[in-house]
Amino acid sequence: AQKKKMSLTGRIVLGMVMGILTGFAIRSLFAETSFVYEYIVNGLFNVGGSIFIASLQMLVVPLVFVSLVCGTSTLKDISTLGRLGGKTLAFYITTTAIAITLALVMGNVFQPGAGADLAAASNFASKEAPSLGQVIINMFPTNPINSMAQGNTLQIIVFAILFGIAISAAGKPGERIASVFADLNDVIMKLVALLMNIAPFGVFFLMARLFTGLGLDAIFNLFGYFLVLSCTLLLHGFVVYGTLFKVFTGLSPKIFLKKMEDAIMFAFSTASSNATIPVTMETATKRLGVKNRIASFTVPLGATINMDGTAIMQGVATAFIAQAFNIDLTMGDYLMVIATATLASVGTAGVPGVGLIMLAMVLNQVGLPVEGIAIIMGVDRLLDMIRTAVNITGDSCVTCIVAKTEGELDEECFNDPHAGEKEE
Ligand code: DAS
Repeated sequence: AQKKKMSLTGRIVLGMVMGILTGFAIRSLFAETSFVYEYIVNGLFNVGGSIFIASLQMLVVPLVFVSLVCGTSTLKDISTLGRLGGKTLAFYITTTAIAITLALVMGNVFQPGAGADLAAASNFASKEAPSLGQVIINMFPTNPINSMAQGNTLQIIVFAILFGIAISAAGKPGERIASVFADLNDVIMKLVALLMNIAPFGVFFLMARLFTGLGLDAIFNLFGYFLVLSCTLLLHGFVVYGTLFKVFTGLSPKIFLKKMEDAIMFAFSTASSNATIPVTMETATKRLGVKNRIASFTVPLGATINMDGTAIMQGVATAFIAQAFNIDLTMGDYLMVIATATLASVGTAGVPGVGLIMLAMVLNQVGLPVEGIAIIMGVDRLLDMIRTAVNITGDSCVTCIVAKTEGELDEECFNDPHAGEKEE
């Protein structure tokens, strides 16, 4: 019989492991001035990794627009959309508030910053946190083509929803357009599946490139911060999502997490929720059994406004920096941190390193020295990868909960271990 081809997940894991080992090997065997760094690390690995991420990002705008128009145009009435939107936002805001509260408790219980020796201050530029009014105004596009050109996901979501509603209310012309979008959606999802086949190579290049430059010594002198943050992320990812998933869907959290493994690995290696949207969508609709008209709304929205992992980093980092600078934060300060971090995460897209920019907003808001970011920047890349994986897991968990409570989750597909596996 034909030897069973290794599953895509297996090949991605292999790509990751080989990439990390290659990165360590090159780092220990070659000097940064050698030709290996010049042509292999900054050449092949850099180009390969960048092409992989670009291929994912290329799909985000067309996929978000087409799938959301497709999803909204099949909604029977506006009240469904209102209920769907309200439920989704409620779950997203609640899980983020749980996340940051958990992080502040862990940060204060384990005191990772007590007695930390400060690195040199830096002039990390911080921005003002957007006001709620500003965040809402920014959601409405003045020029949808410009929103797509800039990849402004929230504005694309708003335009797609309005366009989808108009299609469902436009009778015959609407039906013709709806069927065109349904076909377009199938084609784009097929493109996602095709691109996932280059993932093992893309992940290899990203990991190899990262680990040739990542000094693990940075982790050692920030071990306390790294440990508390990664433990809180894992706690939130497994315990909070596992519990919410079980309580609100009655389905097995173990199956959920197992089926999320491809999306989690994409999020970890790209450190970008946005770039992972195509894979999160494919996982939600093809493997978890969520109907497109739910996933097409909750997944892109979640990738932009729901960043629990990032909120956790802000909670632990704020506690760490306050301790490191011997500044006592009052309960009012902590509530301000929760409000600012939740608001900041709504207004920013899921791209690498956005967590640090939001952290600067939060520190500004509570009067903590923004220079404290310089201390934790060294380990932030690796932590960004872990928290991005938590971010998209939260998006998918809420997606399943909303789908289940709307009766739009195909449980047979969910319980089928081979659902959505790549046709060989
Ligand atoms: N990398 C961000 C994301 O894509 C998260 C972060 O920077 O904290 O979700």
